Amino acid sequence: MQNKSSTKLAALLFDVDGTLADTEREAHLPAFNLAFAEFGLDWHWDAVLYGDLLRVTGGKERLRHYVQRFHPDHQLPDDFLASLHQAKTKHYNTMLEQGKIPLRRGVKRLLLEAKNAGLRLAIVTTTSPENVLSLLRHSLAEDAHTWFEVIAAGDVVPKKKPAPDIYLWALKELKLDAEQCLAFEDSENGLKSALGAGIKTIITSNDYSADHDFTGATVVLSDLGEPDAPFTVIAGDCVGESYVSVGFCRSAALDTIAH
Ligand code: XBP
Ligand code: MG
Repeated sequence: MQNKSSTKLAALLFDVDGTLADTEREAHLPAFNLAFAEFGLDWHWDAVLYGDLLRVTGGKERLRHYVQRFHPDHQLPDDFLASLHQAKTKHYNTMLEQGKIPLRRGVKRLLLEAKNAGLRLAIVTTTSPENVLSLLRHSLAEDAHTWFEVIAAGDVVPKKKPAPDIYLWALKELKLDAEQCLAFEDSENGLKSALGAGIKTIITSNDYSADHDFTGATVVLSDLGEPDAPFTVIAGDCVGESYVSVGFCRSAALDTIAH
């Protein structure tokens, strides 16, 4: 890779679920099922159904969609669904507190490298601020919330991903243009949201998003990789690089690395 220095890239913007950690399979899904049992509901979501339901972003929105689709005769008031979602959030946070959810490969290394290189960091996610802070604290570092200048999360915008609103909100808070940023996402909805805001995006896919349409992504990788554990390139040209470093990010922002 040509090592062009650039002042252009100012910030890295990270999605959370599926990007920082495999929270969907390891924590959100079991937390939903624990909440169903707690509320005496005979619902059970398996991994295949959940993969399908993930097309709807946001836990509350996903629950409402599930009821409309699979239990159309159930008249469940909004406050019931809100309580059910609160219970799910409680179970989710208990799992995080137990330190059960590891970050994906390369995440901690890249965050530290970017921070030390003076790049600004932000979180851009559909889940709640509470869930984000808990993951950062228990899976990254006690003070990890201070690493991120902006945490764009949850209901701060009315329209969740794939709408670009949450990324546009983050750009406004950072006072940056889209061209100065690079996003990291794992899903088609996340990619659409970032691209809709005009932000170049690196995808690290996972089991749930392997069949998603990632048209428009700068590159699609198996993970961020480590110096001794290279990523697999799924789509795009990484010009011989084997892990995502700050130099890689600068090249991606300059289109030296491109699809
Ligand atoms: C993540 C989500 C979230 C989680 C559940 O999408 O869709 O809804 O599944 O979180 P993304 P909550 O990674 O694109 O941000 O239950 O807290 O909503
Ligand atoms: Mg995601």
